[in-house]
Amino acid sequence: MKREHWGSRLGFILAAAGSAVGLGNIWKFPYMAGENGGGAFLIIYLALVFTIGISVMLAEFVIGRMSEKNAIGAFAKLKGGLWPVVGFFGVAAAFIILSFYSVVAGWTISYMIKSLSGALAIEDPAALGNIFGDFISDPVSPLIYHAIFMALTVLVVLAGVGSGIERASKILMPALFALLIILIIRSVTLPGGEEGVAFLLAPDFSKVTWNTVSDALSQAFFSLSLGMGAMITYGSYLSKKENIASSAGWVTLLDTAVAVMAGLLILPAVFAFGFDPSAGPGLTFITLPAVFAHMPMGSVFAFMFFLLLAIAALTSAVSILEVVVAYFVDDRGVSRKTAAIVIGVIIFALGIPSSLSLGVMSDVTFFGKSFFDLMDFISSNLLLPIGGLFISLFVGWVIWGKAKEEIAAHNGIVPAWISAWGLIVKFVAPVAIAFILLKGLGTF
Ligand code: LEU
Repeated sequence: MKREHWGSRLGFILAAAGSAVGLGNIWKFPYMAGENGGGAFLIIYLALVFTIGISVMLAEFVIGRMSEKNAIGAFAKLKGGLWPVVGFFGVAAAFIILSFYSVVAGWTISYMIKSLSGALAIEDPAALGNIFGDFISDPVSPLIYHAIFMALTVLVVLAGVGSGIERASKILMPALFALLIILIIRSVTLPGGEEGVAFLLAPDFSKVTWNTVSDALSQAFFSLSLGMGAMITYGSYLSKKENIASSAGWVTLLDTAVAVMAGLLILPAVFAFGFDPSAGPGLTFITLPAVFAHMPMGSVFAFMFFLLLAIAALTSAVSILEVVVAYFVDDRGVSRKTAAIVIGVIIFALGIPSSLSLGVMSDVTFFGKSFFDLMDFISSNLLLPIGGLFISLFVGWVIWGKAKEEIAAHNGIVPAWISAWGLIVKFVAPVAIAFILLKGLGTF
């Protein structure tokens, strides 16, 4: 059977950018910048994204389009041997990430409803902290939203690549950009907001340690959806006419722009009302509602913000579910419908202990971590870097000659920058990633 292709170049770029732009950009990036010296973190992050990040993304597109296969099947087709294990790690990472990603995405849906009902129109962050704490530790309510979010994700994937994923991305991504722009204008025009802009743009290198660098690299992988097979899978639906290098450039640029824009949305508002930019993961769910409560029509802006987060999360979740579904459809002969529903239900079930570990199961720890943190650690700190490391090595050393042809497939011209890319995938990325991996394991 001929593989389905994206309907248009724009459709593909929006879908891939939809995968990349997610909770990682809007929820995680601003608080990480807030904790790590603002502009200094931004500079390091940008440097890593535009060297290693963009190169690994291109490597994934090459593997996907060359093989026209899912993440595991791609390695089997291009080389075989033990290489499909790399794809297997990706599928495993996708599976695990979606289980807890969907829990957090569920919170955003609940917060949309809470904003509309006025339940968040409280100016005191301590009171909002209690609301957040009570909500996420509740044994039932977050699971209902987790189920709703997984159901939405399954519905999109079930409808297929063109009529599900591409169509949803073409509607949701422009909506996301519109919401983002409205909210940024509101935020930077607040009196006192300039301080937040300065914080994000003026670097304070005194806060930078090796940890900052390793956090920035992990964040780059997570944010660009690398190392989990998502870009291999999306790349496998690309036609040979597409210029994959420019696509990788666009997706990286859009993802980075949204992270910076989210910083510009959140930090000026936080500064304008005198809150702490280093509030950590609670910045979005605790500090931000307090900020909105200070504004005229705050509930409307709060609703728009959580809608923005939910949309960003949905297009990302869809890409992670597609990684797993594509494998079962391509290689196991399962129908798309059955695969999407059954895998969706299993991932939902795996998310239950993650959610409960923030409440009733908080005493149950594994190696000192809650179940939620354990899942996050195994996937983000181990599986993604391992995936990225071997994807780079595979393209740089195993299929390098063919990879160059794949880059030139649309016009027959091997671009001049190819040797710089070769240097990165052969040496720079593997060494840098190995460094982070060892650090993550606590070796040094
Ligand atoms: N790139 C996504 C994000 O930034 C996450 C990924 C796991 C799909 O939220």
